[in-house]
Amino acid sequence: MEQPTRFRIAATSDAHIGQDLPDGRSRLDFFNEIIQEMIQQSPDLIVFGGDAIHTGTLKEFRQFIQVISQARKADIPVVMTFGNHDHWKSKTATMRRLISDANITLLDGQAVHFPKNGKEVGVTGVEGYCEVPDIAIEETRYHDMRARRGSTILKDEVGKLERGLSQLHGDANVVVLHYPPANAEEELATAVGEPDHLQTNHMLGASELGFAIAHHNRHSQYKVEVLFHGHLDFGSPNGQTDEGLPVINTSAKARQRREIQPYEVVDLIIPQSSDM
Ligand SMILES: [Mn+2]
Repeated sequence: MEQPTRFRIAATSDAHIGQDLPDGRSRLDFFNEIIQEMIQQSPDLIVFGGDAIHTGTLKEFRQFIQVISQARKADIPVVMTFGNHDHWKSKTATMRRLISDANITLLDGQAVHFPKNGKEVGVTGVEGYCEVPDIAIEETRYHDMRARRGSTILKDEVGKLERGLSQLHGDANVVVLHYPPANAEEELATAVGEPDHLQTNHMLGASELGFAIAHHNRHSQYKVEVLFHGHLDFGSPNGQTDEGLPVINTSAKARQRREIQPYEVVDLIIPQSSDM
């Protein structure tokens, strides 16, 4: 009997390069350790779920690219999303070029498929957004510099996610987001422990993102098996949606605070389909 295919994903996010750790070490050094450990896990894919950097400078972003490029040098494909901090100095146009030059895929509403042993794993993702589009920019200045009264960012991100979901055709499929797929702790187990800072301002995430994935899973044969998100500073590492979809909080910041491994390794097991 033929063996099933094991496709290993190593996922992290929230490197926040440019900020120091609580103990004073640099997050650049910490991220370097994380990437080297992830490479040692021999993953088939590395996922980075946004907030590469902290203050938004290109200097920080070049450092991020230099560190994560070690995975590309080890021939491991890398996909990533932006996070809100990556927008802080409005340099994402240049960052997109740096990402592309490093042979890394920026997930922005497209689906990409990775072959292994005659099978394929589909990945789609977007940064996402939170439910604050109508509050004044002063209230969000520590959060996301794109926020404007009447912003359509959330609607646009949900639209891109729906498009990416519709393009999935893998034997196993996953989604990567920066923002969590819900806007309240009671709707999302991975948000348990997140303090009021994000929750009371509705800056946690957006349930529309979760609804899009749930809708896809009810109607498509190419169901999403795992959802990765970042963004949380304190949240817990694992949860699931009401529909039972596993949700993983990849935030190295939150994981480091809980003194657990600052990345997650997920093995997708794909059976030989002919005998199913
Ligand atoms: Mn964030």
